[in-house]
Amino acid sequence: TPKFETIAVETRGRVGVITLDRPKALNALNSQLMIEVVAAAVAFDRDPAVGAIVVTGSEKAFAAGADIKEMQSKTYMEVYTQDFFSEWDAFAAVRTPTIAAVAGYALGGGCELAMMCDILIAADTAQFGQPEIALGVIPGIGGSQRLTRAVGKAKAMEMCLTGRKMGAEEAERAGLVSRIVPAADLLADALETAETIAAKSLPIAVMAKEAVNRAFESTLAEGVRFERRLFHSTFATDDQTEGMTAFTEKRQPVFRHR
Ligand code: CO8
Repeated sequence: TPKFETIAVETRGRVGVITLDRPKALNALNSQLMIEVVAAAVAFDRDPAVGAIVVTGSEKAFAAGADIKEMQSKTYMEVYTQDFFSEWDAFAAVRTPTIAAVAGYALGGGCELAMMCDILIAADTAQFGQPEIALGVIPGIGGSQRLTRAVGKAKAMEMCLTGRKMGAEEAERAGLVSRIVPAADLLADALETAETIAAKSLPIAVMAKEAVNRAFESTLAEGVRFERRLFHSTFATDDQTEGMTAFTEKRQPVFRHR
C-alpha cells in the first residue's frame, strides 16, 4: 500500500474513504495532494471490493482551493506545457460512485473537486465559492462548467464574476447539494449513503452513474437511447436475476457484483 502524506485513506466495509489532510493550508490542493487523491481514488476504483468512495476534509475546510503559493510563480509555458490540473480528469473518470462530504470551505479547486463527485452532501457549515477572479485567474478544474450545469447561469455567473460564496442552504435550494446535515453528523451520514450504494450491485451502480452522467453530454433522444441500451445490458448480469428473484421470493437480494 502506498504511503500518503496529504490524505488519509481507509476502507470501511465496502466503502473507501479519502480524507484530505493538509490542515495548515486548509487542505489546499497542491500537486502532491492532487497526485495522492487521484492515486487513492483510482486504486479504489480498480478494487471490486469497494462499491462507493467518500471524499471529505476537516470541520473547517473541505478544501480552500488550489494551492495559491505553489501556483504563484508558475509561467504560462509551464502551466500550458504541463497541461496544469489535467491530472484531475482521472478523478472525474472514476466509475465507482463518489460522494463528497463537505464541511466548511469548499472554494475554488475545493468546490470543483466536490462537484466532480457524483453526490454532494453538505454540512450546515459548508461554504461554496469560485473566488479565483480575486486572484486574477478563472476556475481551472471545471468550475465554470460544472457549477453552471448544477445551479444555472445566473448564480454561476454571479459567483464566478464576484467570487461570492454560497452557504449550505442556498446551495441546496440551487441544486448544488443533495442534502444538508448537521456538521456533527456529516461523515456518518455520508458513510451511510455510501454503504447503501455499496450494498447494491456494483456493475449496475456503475451503469446508473454512466446513464445519469450521459444527460450532461447528449441530447435527450440520444441520452434516452443510451439509457435503454444500458438497461438492456443489465439483463446480462447475475445481479439482475438475483434482484428480481429476491423480489418475487419476498427476501432481500444478495448481490454478487457480476
Ligand atoms: N492555497 C494555499 N494556501 C492556502 C489556501 C490556498 N488556496 N487557502 C488557505 N491557505 C493557507 C493560508 O495561507 C494560511 O496559511 P499561513 O498560516 O501559512 O498563512 C492557512 O491556510 C490558513 O488560512 P487563513 O489564515 O487565511 O484562514 P482564514 O480562516 O482566515 O481564511 C479562507 C480562510 C477565507 C478560506 C482564506 O484562507 C482564503 O481566502 N483562501 C483562499 C481561497 C481561494 O482563493 N481559493 C481559490 C484558489 S484558486 C483555485 O482553486 C483554482 C485556480 C485555477 C487556476 C487555473 C490555472 C491553470
